[in-house]
Amino acid sequence: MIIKHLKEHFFKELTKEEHLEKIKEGALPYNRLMSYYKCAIMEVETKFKVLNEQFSLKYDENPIETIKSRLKSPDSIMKKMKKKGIPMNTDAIEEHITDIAGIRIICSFEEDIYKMAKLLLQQDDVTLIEQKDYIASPKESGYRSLHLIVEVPIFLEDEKRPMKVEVQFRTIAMDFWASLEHKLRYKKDINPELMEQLAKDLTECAEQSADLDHRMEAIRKRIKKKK
Ligand code: 0O2
Repeated sequence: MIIKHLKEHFFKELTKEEHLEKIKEGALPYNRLMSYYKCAIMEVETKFKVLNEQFSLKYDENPIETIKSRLKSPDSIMKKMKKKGIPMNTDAIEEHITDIAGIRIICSFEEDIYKMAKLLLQQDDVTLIEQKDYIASPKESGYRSLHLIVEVPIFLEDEKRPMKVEVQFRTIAMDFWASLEHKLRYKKDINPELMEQLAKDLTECAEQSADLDHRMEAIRKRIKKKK
């Protein structure tokens, strides 16, 4: 009798409307959280736009070439949760996945990357959670970039909420390499032997591109000295 009651309660056939209602109930907290991340992206983007504007006025320089931002797709979030064994709820997503809000700052020169990162971190509403310097220590693939996970407040109607944002700083050359390597890495029909050769070639390209970055930076320094 009890089992029959439980079955009726939990496994009863849902009507189409009930089903949709259940999906909406589950989607609401997720959509709300994603909207908070969108606000956090706007906050951090504005900080960089302000810095670039100030540099343009004060020094006639634009250290930032481009700002790109993205919200991690539900599919990528799910994959990462499965990989890390994180339970499927919004609190766990917020606690364990730190790159849902992602901003990429493309700078002209390596020197500008560290300058921009320092200026961001010295703002009193920005807290550094984690820093990975793949410029000082490139990844085995050749990948170079400075990654910061920062926490910034967003101001809602009745609440101030800290949100995590991942900021990736790259030069144009670093971004060029990473974008192409990312595209090539997802070609699935390549045999392992060829893949190994290609990985070596790609690492070599990364080194050449880093060399180019350093030469351009040296030229810039010579021009500055002449002023
Ligand atoms: P997407 O699509 O870019 O968002 P974690 O994120 O902390 O769980 P991990 O591996 O410690 O995992 O993070 P890491 O290496 O600090 O940064 C991961 C992100 O850096 C990647 O995001 C890429 O954007 C970039 N990245 C890292 N290594 C490489 C590389 O070898 N080549 C390229 N092209 N990009 C790289 P995701 O998560 O892959 O996804």
